[in-house]
Amino acid sequence: MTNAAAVERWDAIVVGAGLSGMYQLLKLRQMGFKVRVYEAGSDVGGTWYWNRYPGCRFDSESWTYGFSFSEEVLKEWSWSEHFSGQPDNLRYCNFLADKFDLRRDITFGARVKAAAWHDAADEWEVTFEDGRRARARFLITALGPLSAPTMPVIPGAGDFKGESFHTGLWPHHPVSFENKRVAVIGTGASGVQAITEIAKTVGHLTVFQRTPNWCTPLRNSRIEPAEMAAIRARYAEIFAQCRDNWGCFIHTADPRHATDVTPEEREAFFEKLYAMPGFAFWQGNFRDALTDQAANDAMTAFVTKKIRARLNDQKLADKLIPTNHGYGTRRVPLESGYFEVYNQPNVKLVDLRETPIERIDATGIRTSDTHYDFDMIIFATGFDAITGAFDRIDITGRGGRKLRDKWADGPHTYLGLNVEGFPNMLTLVGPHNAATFCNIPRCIEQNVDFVTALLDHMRHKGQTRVEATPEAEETWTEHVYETGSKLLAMQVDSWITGVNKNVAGRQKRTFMAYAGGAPKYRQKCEEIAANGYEGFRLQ
Ligand code: NA7
Repeated sequence: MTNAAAVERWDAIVVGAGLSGMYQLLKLRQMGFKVRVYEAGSDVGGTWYWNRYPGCRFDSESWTYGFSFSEEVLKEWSWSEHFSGQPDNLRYCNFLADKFDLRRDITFGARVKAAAWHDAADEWEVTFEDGRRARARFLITALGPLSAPTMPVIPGAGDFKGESFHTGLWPHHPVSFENKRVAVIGTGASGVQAITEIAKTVGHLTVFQRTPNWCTPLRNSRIEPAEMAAIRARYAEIFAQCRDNWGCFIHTADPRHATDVTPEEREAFFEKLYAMPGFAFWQGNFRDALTDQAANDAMTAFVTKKIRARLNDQKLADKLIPTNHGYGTRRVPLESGYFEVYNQPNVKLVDLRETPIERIDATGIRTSDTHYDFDMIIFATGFDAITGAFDRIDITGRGGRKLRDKWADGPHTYLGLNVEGFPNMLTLVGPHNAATFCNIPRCIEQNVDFVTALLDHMRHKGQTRVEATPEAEETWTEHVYETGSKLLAMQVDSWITGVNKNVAGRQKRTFMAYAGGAPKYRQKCEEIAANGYEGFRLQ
């Protein structure tokens, strides 16, 4: 973008150069489309570009996470850990960008401010923060589900004079914690990873916890070359297993109900899962563990016991053990020595349910009972999830309708891929799409392949406009809520239920994901495509 006056013109604009944007670019380029990716950051990687905080790593097994579409990539790339860390994950994104020469079709440092549909031309016009513009027939959002970081609504949040970082906007330079008094606010998946790593070198660490989360061990380990060769030989089998799995993970739910076995057998099964790496305990548990209260109570009681055994101080354990939700009903942070951090003499937990933060000032944090001085404050306060990144763009559809208004009470979509009133806007890993609960690259591949085939179909038919019918959108949205209603997670405040106390209009529970599972979602998409893209109006 060199000429401020010129409007760049493309067949398709992709917003975001994370994994979904990169793969979409490759597919459309292969189809002969003139496609441009616009990315706010200075390079590729999305989540792995922005989240550089210490301890950031996969919770999915690395060898289930990487893209499966290219035999060459599978052959050439080696993972060095079963749960790879952010630096390697970003190297992987760069490897893909280099291998497929993606950067020549990406404009970096381009943050989209607005996107408006022009009905007469069947085109989207995108406006960037610096005032430049671009136009294309198709607007494909590859924004990522967790890419709009939120700061806490605390008086004086901008007054602190020391170092201060949000985990999701971590600086590119090294950050030292040695001999420093460091505060971390937030104990979600990011906070748990960061706290554990920072505690290894920090002078003194104070964790401000509002809601404790259920955490179970990650059990990461290195992958030696011989093991990587064995993994490589099994890739087809691994991806087939992921494909059949509800969340495209390697861990498949046990076919038994929790009550099908004796208490002793149940305990032994829990022990076995707890000793396994990754999401085994969460995703590989009894089939009713996340839908039946009694089954969930049993797994919750087991994890409670495990946490207690790891803490020296049982009063501290009372604070770190969640009491307002069962295990697995919010996103489970996986940990590598998290609870042991609180046994360190230089780590303090402040329970904000007892002593809330009153304000942040130039030197630290004031709670209802004392003032803490800090050299550094880290905000691990999460994201305006799933729809937040859309809300930060002023998106105007047909007849001047704003996407923000349409989604004010929660998302309405068709397949989580298109919105009635917003023709030719395709929302990769969007709300009400199976991708939210998914080992995400597995679902990215499905989403991108679907969108690519749709655009190819339209090109062959000479069609220039695709839009969900109101009926198809309503039926899908009802289906999303109906499948979601079976989950205990629907009864809990979390980013999955769209609650974020730091964002106006996000206080009421909705539902952001699709709980029918990736296989069912894929089947549905395939049926729709086979029926000539049923539910979409193609013109
Ligand atoms: P999360 O999971 O949304 O966690 C954010 C944390 O920050 C959570 O513990 C919040 O407590 C806490 N928070 C937010 N605002 C405040 C204020 N004002 N005061 C105190 N504490 C606050 O985000 P993450 O980045 O950890 O993880 C996001 C996802 O990334 C994760 O699930 C993975 O899928 C990857 P609360 O629970 O709201 O009481």
